[in-house]
Amino acid sequence: MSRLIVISNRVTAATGEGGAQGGLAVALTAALRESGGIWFGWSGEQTDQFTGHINFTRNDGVTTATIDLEEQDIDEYYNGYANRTLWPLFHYRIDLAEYERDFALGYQRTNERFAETVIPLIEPDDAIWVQDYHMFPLGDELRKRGVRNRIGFFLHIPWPPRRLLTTLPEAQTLVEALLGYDVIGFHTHEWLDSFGDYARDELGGVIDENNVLTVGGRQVQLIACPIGSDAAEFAALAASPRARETHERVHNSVVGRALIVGVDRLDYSKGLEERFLGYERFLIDNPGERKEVTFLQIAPPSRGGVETYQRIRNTLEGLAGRINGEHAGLDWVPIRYVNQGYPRDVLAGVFRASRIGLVTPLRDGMNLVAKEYVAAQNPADPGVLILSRFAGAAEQMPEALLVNPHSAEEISDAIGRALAMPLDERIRRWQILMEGVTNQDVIWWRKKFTDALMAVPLTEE
Ligand code: ADQ
Repeated sequence: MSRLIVISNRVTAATGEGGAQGGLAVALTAALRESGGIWFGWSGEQTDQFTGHINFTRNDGVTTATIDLEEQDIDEYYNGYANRTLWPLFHYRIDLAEYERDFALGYQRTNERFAETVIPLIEPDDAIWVQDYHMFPLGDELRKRGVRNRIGFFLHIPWPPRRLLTTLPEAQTLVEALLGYDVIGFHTHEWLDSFGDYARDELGGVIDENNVLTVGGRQVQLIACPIGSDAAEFAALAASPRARETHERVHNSVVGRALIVGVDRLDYSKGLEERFLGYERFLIDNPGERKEVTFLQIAPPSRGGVETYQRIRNTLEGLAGRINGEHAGLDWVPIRYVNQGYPRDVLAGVFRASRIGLVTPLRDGMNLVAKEYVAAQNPADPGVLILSRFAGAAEQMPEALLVNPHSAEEISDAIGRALAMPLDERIRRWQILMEGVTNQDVIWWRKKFTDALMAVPLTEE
């Protein structure tokens, strides 16, 4: 097996502490351990002057190699182009996307720095796997510097429709740079098709029946490769002592009411405002059920350096306060809104204690919370997943109650339907969902992608 080099903006290699990291870190760490590979990326730290100095650490059989970035790079590449331009645009929010030439230049410069710094670590037989939208140009920068290894790229967020993407001044440059990769992976056929539309209509590319894109002399394998959760591990966590204790605490705190849970990073793509309004609609439409439910939303702040994220935090605090003010009684509060992250075993216990998992992003590449919610359920008495039809996960999970997250009525109706759902129907839907998340878990995803990458013939000298 070739050695694997994973390159991503942040390096989150699992430390072997069990359950502290998400499935992605666990899966990539396992692959790196098997292949004796390296995980390279930004340390998250700032330095006065970029030197390209690499900090190596070795943990549990995996080597991580990280570099510090200058303040200007962090502002323009990370807070700027990645989080204020690409993230909103790729989640269909051109109203929030900021198109600043300095951001684009900083993004390009930082990718060149990543390329120059990582090159000495690459050996001739290594396979390189670049992760996500922070690094679109990296493969091309490596090619320009003579790297002939197999290089794959995986996009963790949606690919926007062609007409939205054309609003980005650098769209064509970015897509042309992506042609430096051998394999490009997307979570769903929908995102793959949107990419294909752009490559065909704007670059004159041709895509054959095996999803091989040809543009000029360059060929790229496109694949739909949906990421999974660490389902078996998450199910085991849900039965762990800390999960049980959490389950009991949460269960006792709702005193016989049905618990509805939402768990998300605090981000406008997650549809939290719309979710709160959908839940309020349910309270208004179903006065008899009002005090029979409690909604727990867990949403730790993210990307605090970007103003839009400070705004959404204020908006949600205001909305939760208003809904609670209008609807609460002496012994009942409709929404518990918690701005904090929790360890995975605690989350697993909360999921298992919840009658409904409410996962309603306006747009999401995949959404792993939906899969984790399913994995954590009690097989004898599973809860119901309500899932946005605009999450990538919806393509694999039609047995969830699929809703349009923009519609308060649809969210309200789905909550009513889930609460009334008989046990046999809950079990039937859950079994199919559980089989899916178990069979197509994060290890399956990693293998599917790396198999596709290893199947690409090496470039001739
Ligand atoms: P995210 O947008 O971060 O990921 P998601 O897929 O839901 O979204 O993953 C979030 C992870 O963080 C989950 O493992 C979840 O358990 C964890 N998490 C969320 N809130 C938490 C909390 N309060 N405490 C502790 N953990 C919490 C991006 C894309 C997604 C895509 C993933 C992986 O936006 O669409 O599914 O990458 O490709």
